[in-house]
Amino acid sequence: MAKSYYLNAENLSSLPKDVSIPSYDRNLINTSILHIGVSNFHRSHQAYYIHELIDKYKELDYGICGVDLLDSDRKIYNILKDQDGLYTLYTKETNGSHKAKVIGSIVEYFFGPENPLAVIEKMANPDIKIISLTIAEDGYHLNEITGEFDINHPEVTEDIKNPFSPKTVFGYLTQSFKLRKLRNLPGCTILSCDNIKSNGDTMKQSLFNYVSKTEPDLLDWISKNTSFPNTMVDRITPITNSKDIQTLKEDFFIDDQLPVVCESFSQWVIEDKFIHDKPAWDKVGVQYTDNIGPFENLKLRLLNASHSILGILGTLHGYKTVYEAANDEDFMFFLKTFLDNEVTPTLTDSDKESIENYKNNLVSRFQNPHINDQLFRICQQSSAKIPLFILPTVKHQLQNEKNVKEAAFIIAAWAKYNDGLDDNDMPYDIIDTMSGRLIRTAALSIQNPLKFIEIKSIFDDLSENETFTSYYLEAFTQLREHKVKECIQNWNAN
Ligand code: CS2
Repeated sequence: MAKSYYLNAENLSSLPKDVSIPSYDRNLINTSILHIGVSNFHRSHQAYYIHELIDKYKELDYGICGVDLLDSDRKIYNILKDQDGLYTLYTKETNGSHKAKVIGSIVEYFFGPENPLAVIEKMANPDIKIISLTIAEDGYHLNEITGEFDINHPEVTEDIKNPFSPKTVFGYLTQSFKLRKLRNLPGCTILSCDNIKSNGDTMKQSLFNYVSKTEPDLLDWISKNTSFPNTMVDRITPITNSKDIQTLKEDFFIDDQLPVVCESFSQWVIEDKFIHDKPAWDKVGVQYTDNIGPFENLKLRLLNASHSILGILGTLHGYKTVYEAANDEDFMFFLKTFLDNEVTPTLTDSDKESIENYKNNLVSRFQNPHINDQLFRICQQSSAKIPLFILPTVKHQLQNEKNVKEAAFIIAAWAKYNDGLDDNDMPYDIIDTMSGRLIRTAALSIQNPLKFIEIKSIFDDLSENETFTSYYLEAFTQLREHKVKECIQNWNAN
């Protein structure tokens, strides 16, 4: 194998010509964005858009200071430190062509567990105009159904006891806003980039709940000095595997320990509601809007819901990747029926053509053979995902006395999924903050199938709806007696 180059600032210019490297001097960049959660998704999405803006338009005022707050992210911290904040975005097209682009927009990095006070200070720095976040669905501690913030969550309780070494975003933000207020500094925009409905509003509600219980005197300052635009974020970004690291070395001579693999498609829609000037991100394809609703609904109810369906049904069958499940005709027929008959009627704020285009595009994105997107990734935290991706469709359909047959099958399959055993008797792990309860309830459901949908914090009062429960019970019985594939074929035929 030819020599590969360890990815860092010094070696950038030695990389082969087909690797795109930053054309700008990273030392000249001013940091105005602090991003919490330097996940693969942040690096394939927001950090990429900002890199493009600096690279193409030499807009030097949008540098990112990355921050991780979880001890489990220590690896990111160590590697980004060694690689001078650089990493490769490894984009893979359906036709097999692939591109390697070194992203340079993360110019600073702080690790919360190492030095929480430094993070609080940085957040309070007036140069920081935007604090953006990817803290995942369950990071908001807000119950979708009750709208209640979980003030008794162990990490939240810890933050209340130890306000100067916080663990949650809420603890950090509160301390930094106290400093801004005390020092008479301006506020900033809080930009949630998580895949949840009304992510800005949700963030606002969680933060206000936390602050009202911990520092009520700060509420007024926060209301006047911060804003919470809602955003819609989209780019399929699988977990990077060792083969990707190896291919980058072999094909592009880059030795990168933290590359991010993603599809070529990406979309970012943001509500135009910034405390400071609106960033010039529209120059690189970001859409600003006054009405995020239609974008969110298309994405969450079509794309994310489809992912969860392929994830749950596919795992039960023994598939490992979205690609495998999306090439199974029975699965895709089932999915299409659900999207056409149950989701489409709920998308009342989008026109027919955009919905059809979105659905068609979705199938080709899922069928990209080069994106090794693991069902294991998709199924993680389903207890936070199902209420966002699937249950709004069920609610809408039931309110309008419309079909929920496919949705009921999916929920029955999710109950079975929580047994942790696929149709070949191979066990898999259930990674979910509610895993204990899900597993226990799934076991009890064998005797009393309704038990599962009686988990109120997920399903609200769905178990009382007879239209839903009659399909659910039928699917539940079939799934207990037959393999998932046969049940899908049967469901498709009837
Ligand atoms: C996935 C998302 O985690 C999930 O359930 O559906 O991560 C999905 O890949 C992204 O939202 C795509 O933008």
